[in-house]
Amino acid sequence: MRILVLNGPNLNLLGSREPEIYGLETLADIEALLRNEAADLEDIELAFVQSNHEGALVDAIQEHRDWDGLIINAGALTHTSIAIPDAISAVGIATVEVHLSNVFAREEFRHHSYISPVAWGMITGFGYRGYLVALDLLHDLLSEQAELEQE
Ligand code: CA2
Repeated sequence: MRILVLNGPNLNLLGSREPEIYGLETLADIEALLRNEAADLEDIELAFVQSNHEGALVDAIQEHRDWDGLIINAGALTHTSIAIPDAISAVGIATVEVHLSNVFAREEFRHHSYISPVAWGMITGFGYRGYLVALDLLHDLLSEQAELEQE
């Protein structure tokens, strides 16, 4: 099972600024935690991409068109991008949307996500743990789907 973990603008700054909102962990810490979790789940290959550029995120989604799952935190592009959800729909990849902070407890403009309608679901407000839950969920749901397809 191959899963792409995609992070958008400014998430490369994690751990260095605003820890009260985004936590103390760096993106490298989150990658290491996910790789640990993936090793426990055994049959998972992970790829990590972070970009501050919308087009690079679209490219990454297209380049992983044959992969099984996508965990995405599109950062502020969550609230503005149409190209990212279009790419997700176009390649038809199983997607879980993650946000470190609780976007619904913040400014009104963060309450709307263009990604949610094309995702299986959203995890918001649980810091880095949201990525780990997203990986567990995708692993369970994709395994279940594969079993059903075999019947
Ligand atoms: O809570 C999240 O994960 C967000 O996707 C983070 C975005 C924000 O625009 C979304 O509304 C919610 C911002 C990412 C900025 O990341 C930083 C990390 C460290 C220091 C400053 C910004």
